[in-house]
Amino acid sequence: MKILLVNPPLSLEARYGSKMKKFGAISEPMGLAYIASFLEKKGYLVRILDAAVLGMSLKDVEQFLKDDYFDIIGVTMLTPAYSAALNIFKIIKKVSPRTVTVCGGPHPTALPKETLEEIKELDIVCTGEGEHTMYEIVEFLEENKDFSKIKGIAFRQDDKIVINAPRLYEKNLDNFPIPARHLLPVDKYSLTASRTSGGRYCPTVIVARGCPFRCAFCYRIFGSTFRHHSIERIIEELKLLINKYQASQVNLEADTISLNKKFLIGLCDAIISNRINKKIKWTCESRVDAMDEDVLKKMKEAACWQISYGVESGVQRLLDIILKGIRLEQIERIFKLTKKHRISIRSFFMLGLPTETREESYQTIEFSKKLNADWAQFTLTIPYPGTYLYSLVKDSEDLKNRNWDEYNTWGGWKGGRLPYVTKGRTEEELRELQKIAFYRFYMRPKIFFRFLRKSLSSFSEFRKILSGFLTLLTIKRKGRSFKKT
Ligand code: B12
Ligand code: SF4
Repeated sequence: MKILLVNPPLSLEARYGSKMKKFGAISEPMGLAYIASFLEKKGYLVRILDAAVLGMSLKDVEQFLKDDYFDIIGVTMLTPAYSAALNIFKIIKKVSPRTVTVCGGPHPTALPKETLEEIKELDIVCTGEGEHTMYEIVEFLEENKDFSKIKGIAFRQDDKIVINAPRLYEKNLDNFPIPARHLLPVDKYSLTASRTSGGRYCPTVIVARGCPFRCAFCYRIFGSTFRHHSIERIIEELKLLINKYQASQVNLEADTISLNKKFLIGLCDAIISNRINKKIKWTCESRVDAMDEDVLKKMKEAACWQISYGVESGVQRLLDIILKGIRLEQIERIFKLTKKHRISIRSFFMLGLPTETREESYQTIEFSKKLNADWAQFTLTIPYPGTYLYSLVKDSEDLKNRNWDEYNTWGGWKGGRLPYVTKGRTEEELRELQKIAFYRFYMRPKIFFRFLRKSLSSFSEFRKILSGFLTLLTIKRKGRSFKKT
């Protein structure tokens, strides 16, 4: 049984627009790497084609498929990669009609029926966690059984679409082997400039899955229970990255790494006792209400150099509407503490939240400046399928279209139509606002000199930062847009 897993070709330009593409992240498709290593453990031969990072055109992918036959091809799909994935399925069935096609990832998980209805060349949708499900699909195909017994799939039966019972999440993440990076072109990946220091490969290590919070804009594909890998297993993966890939920085990925403080402190202790903190420095993401001074101190000691916090808004009313569950005072306090321990901060903000007024958008921008994080990222609000926000707006006129390719949070830089515009605002205004937010945050003397100081040690860093400032300078100062009201 020959198996191929594909990350569809979506270029950095399509994701971030021509001006921002050089700052965009192109990281490993960890879902595919996890599924591949699980299948390898079961004795199957698997290949991964990351058409995105290889910059392949559809013609290239077609040629690749003509050169080799696969019995089953699985494609991963985030919402804005909809057309890119759809085109892959069309090519597969054109080149090799007998190949069984499977699609997984957040978009088909949220909309399994619609995805199968719309993509005629797709045979099976995998919903949720894919390791066990893909293995069972492969096994069932080999033994020619029917699919009705596989949990976590949707498939075609005659003219109907059948949705099977969901699959429960794996309780022990260590049952999934270390992701198959050996099947990926690892030297081609790069995280955003804000996340890495130096241009070297910065692998992502998934330490946990699942999140119990309920932010309205977020799609929790791994459910609400926080499940983490064992500390031993994470240490083993870090050692592998140091020894085999000469990694000197990693991103420890979990929706909220500090949710289980005992686990995080234990992980930091193990990093320190194994002297990994002398060889590798790391970044992570967390929430301000899941952080405290003891943890920050320990993280610093274990070589954490940056934390990304989702702030979302500088307006308490809006934080409450999106069910963020945090208070502005908490944000300010934890930002101060994080800085006290000399950990750099990346802060995420959303613009155009439901009912947000122009005045409130500017309050958010001002709040970002007041917090004075090292980096700030401002994205436009998009109701992704499967989120609470989507269920609220899907039948309202605020949702402008279901053209999934436009479901991208960088509309201001990228252009195109915005799928969601809250009442009283316009597409043009929101697009302009995204650029203004970046401009106002970064174009301040203290930020400029801070970056200059940091980048003096490395010419490539200096070039990257200079190019960032030059990009911001190209924003036209359209009079009206730069006024607050
Ligand atoms: C790291 C990350 C990124 C990285 C890398 C993305 C990548 N290469 O996968 C970057 C920063 C580039 C990124 C960008 C974006 N991201 Co992002 N990202 C994440 C994050 C935090 C982790 C992804 C990850 O590695 N997960 C771990 C792996 C193991 O899980 P997985 O990839 O989902 O795969 C599992 C299952 O989905 C399934 N599966 C997946 N593919 C397949 C295929 C087959 C055949 C099968 C059987 C199963 C299967 O099985 C896998 C193993 O269990 C998630 C949040 C999260 N917790 O997942 C958001 C998330 C995936 N991102 C999201 C979004 C919205 C985006 C953007 C659209 C934002 C934007 N800029 O507009 C872009 C889109 C980029 C693109 N390529 O199109 C949403 C997705 C919503 C949606 N409906 O698509 C998520 C879920 C965040 C959220 N909580 O809402 N992202
Ligand atoms: S945004 Fe973060 S904290 Fe909120 S539900 Fe999503 S993963 Fe959890």
